[in-house]
Amino acid sequence: MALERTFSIIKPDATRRNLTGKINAKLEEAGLRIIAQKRIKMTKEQAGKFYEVHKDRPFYDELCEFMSSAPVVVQVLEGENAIAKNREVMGATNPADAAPGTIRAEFAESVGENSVHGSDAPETAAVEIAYFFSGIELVG
Ligand code: 3AN
Repeated sequence: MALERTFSIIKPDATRRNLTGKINAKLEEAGLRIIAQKRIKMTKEQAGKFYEVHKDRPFYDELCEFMSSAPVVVQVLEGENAIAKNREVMGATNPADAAPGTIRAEFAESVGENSVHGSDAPETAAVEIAYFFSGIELVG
């Protein structure tokens, strides 16, 4: 398996509780390398465009409100099988279903405020990385 890249967000519920370091320790321990990273505060419109695929879901407005409520850390992770590995370390969307030791099992507050985002496929990873980073910011 070749090196793969995925896109990750540390969400407002986690930045508010000062959990950035603890979350990234789990990602790094799993063998994922943070090759780009920045702390930003999205507008509701920027969050809305990022989550456009969910625009018809009942939680869309609440999700965009939440994602623009406080700073987030956006980052690109690189490693063998990075997309699946990141999602494994994240755990299930609903923290009640997340496996012990995963980020969401340990830190998530609810199905909506669930501490992290991770791309679900190579195509979405490429689009999501390009939404936040230019090529020159992917520094290895
Ligand atoms: P994942 O982030 O695990 O890939 P998705 O893509 O189904 O999950 O959902 C995207 C985001 O939408 C979740 N991370 C979560 O913040 C929010 N979300 C998903 N389901 C719900 C729900 N039932 N109620 C509120 N927010 C939700």
